[in-house]
Amino acid sequence: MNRTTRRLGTAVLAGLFATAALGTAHATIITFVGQDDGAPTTGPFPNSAAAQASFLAAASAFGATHTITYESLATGFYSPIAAAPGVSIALNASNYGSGFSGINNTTLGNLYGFNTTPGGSQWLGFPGGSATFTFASPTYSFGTFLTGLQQYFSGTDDLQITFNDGTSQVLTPPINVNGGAEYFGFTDTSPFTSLTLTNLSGDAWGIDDTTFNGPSTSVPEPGSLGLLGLGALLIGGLVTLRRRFA
Ligand SMILES: [Ca+2]
Ligand SMILES: [Ca+2]
Repeated sequence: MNRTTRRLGTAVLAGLFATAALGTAHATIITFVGQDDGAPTTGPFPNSAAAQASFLAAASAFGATHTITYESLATGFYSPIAAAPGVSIALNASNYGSGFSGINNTTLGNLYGFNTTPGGSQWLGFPGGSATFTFASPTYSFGTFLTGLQQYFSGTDDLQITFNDGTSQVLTPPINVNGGAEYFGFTDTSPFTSLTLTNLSGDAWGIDDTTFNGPSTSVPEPGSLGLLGLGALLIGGLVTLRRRFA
């Protein structure tokens, strides 16, 4: 065994031990929060942006990240929302109309939901109720802009994020007093495939620029297509042989 192979073998063994250790250890959740209380809908959102940048750097350590901007989705109130390839959002909420509920492209101001995507206009809102994100591929992270949040309505429990990464988890982001924008994200050493944001207060607010880990598409990779093609050729050849010798 040469030096390179030995090193590789050691690395693989270390990886296996790390995996075994993760299987028995408790999940480690790290949160990232930035609040721009009362910021106008046009920004800037310096604290939120800084939290987003820190979150993205941490989340990318777990694999590729993808961000839902809500820009290309049909506007209006409907469920489920096919938010991105492999990501579905089920809304369990009432429809209060444009500017409040579903995929919106307008805003009533910084006490309500609004867009945070640079150059964009669309965002997701649901005063009251919940939104459940389902990921076809497990994610180790979740981060999103939250807009128009007001502690005014019911104290500090306006918003809950719940999910199961092997054990049930509940996160309660801090809430702005005067609306504006905030960024809340977290990474988790144990992945999860579903997460629910619950609006406990009836406050009108929005979600935008939502990031997760995982493949953004379910299209087969070129390598798989090549193997499929080879399989078809072999089957075709066998059929020909059978005919020839039948
Ligand atoms: Ca509000
Ligand atoms: Ca947007």
